[in-house]
Amino acid sequence: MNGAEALVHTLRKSGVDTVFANPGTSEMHFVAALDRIAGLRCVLCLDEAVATGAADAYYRVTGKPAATLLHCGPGLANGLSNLHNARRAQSGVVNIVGDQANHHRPLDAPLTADVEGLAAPVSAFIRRAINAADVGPSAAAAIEAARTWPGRVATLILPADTAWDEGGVPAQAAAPAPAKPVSTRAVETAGAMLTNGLPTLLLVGGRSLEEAPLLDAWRIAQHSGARLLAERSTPRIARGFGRAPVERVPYPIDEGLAAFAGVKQIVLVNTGEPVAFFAYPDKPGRLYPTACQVHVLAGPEEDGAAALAALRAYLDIPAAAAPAAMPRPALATGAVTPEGFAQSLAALLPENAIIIDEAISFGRGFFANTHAAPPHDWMMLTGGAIGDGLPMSVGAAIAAPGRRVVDLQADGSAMYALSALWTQARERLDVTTIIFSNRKYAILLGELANVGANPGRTALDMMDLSNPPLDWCQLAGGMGVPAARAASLDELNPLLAASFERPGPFLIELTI
Ligand SMILES: Cc1ncc(C[n+]2csc(CCOP(=O)(O)OP(=O)(O)O)c2C)c(N)n1
Repeated sequence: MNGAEALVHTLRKSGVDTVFANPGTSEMHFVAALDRIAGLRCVLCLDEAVATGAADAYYRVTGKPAATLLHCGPGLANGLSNLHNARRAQSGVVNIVGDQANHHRPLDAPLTADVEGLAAPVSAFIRRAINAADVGPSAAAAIEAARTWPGRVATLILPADTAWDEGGVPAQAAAPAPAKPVSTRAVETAGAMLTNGLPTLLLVGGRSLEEAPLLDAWRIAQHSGARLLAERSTPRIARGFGRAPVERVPYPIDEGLAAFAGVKQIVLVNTGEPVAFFAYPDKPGRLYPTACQVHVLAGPEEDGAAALAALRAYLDIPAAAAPAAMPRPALATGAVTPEGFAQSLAALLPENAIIIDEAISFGRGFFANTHAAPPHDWMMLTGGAIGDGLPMSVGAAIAAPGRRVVDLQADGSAMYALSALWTQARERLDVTTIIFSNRKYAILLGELANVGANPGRTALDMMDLSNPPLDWCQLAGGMGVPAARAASLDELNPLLAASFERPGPFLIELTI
């Protein structure tokens, strides 16, 4: 058995059965091993940012890591922005990065690079296999690191000779340890804050955005009169009928500050303190008032779900209360507006859909009008590094066959990792991509004013995508994804409905 075969056996024995790959010469023995050992689904991605974004979404949906296969330092570098997003989402990812053979490295051949240096900012774990016998145990250690609650990015570097040499030994990753419990004292302090009569805000994020903990948070808020908010960028939040109707911390700085105005106490569950996305001249960095008391009920790595259940029990709140049923809306018609779009989406959304939200400026208000829809999950861009939506659609669809993935996608952000459409077509993934085509970087026009910069011709040109105009139907068609254009909600509705009915990918260019 060579090192590459030991790696494949180790992945399989440890429950890692999906690889998002963009291979090169140093990974040839790994891909060859896949032919000899069954049980691993290997998905070709035409850019490493697609592979890493897909692996992030795969973890968010399944709670188990996928592997990426990346070629040397430059291949890893191409995938870094979406590994940054994965790190922010606390997703478990096992990067397998091929590298020059040990004896070839000193010759400084062209692809020789500082792989550890490139991996460091996004990786909680980095290991370079020493020889073929070391590949299995090192891979098991990487998988254990990736599965550390709530999830981490781990990078395993495999010099080519460690893959082709004989002497491979498969290993098996240990079962993941459960989340750290919070102290009774943390629960009692939160309980005291929620009953002392002061204006209090319960801010929930991370794994506590799943159905059960979010319902507990909602029950606690209903009972105590506290306000409930979800963090600004949700890795995955349970929404729709029967789930807690929750709004998020708004992105625009003034709306963000307004959300916390008058709040005297904040209880944090699986999220950090609320801060502005960027600094702005003469605006505070923290969104909450200076005198506000902040209590961490559960830190990002602690068991927020158990903490919320314990807090609900401590406050003697029954677990039965559920949000009132809302009527499903009718289709919206007429001109395209964010509210109208969201209403039509809620009217048509299939049960158990997965929404990927990289809608940027057009999507800020989608939550209000999409709650009255069948149960669904909503996954957002967590690290602000745009270009994650299309890759995430691939990972989510591979992770959840039978569930419709709906990618709400701003056009500028879509251009970063366009080739994900090709993988959607090749794998026949059930993904509906809706491109919000405004042919500009609209958000940056607002930011220009917010930071107090004076727009001149050049600055405005840097935010304009209309020359030449992007033609999304041609772009999608060129990669095997059927597509159509809509310029009104009346044109959108039948396209959306048809796409939800038919298997495979479909793209709608929606002129906004
Ligand atoms: C990796 C990365 N590069 C650049 C940026 C800066 N940036 C933020 S938003 C944006 C443009 C977004 O445009 P689009 O996706 O079309 O959305 P719109 O603003 O039109 O809603 C850019 C370039 C970023 N956040 N991340």
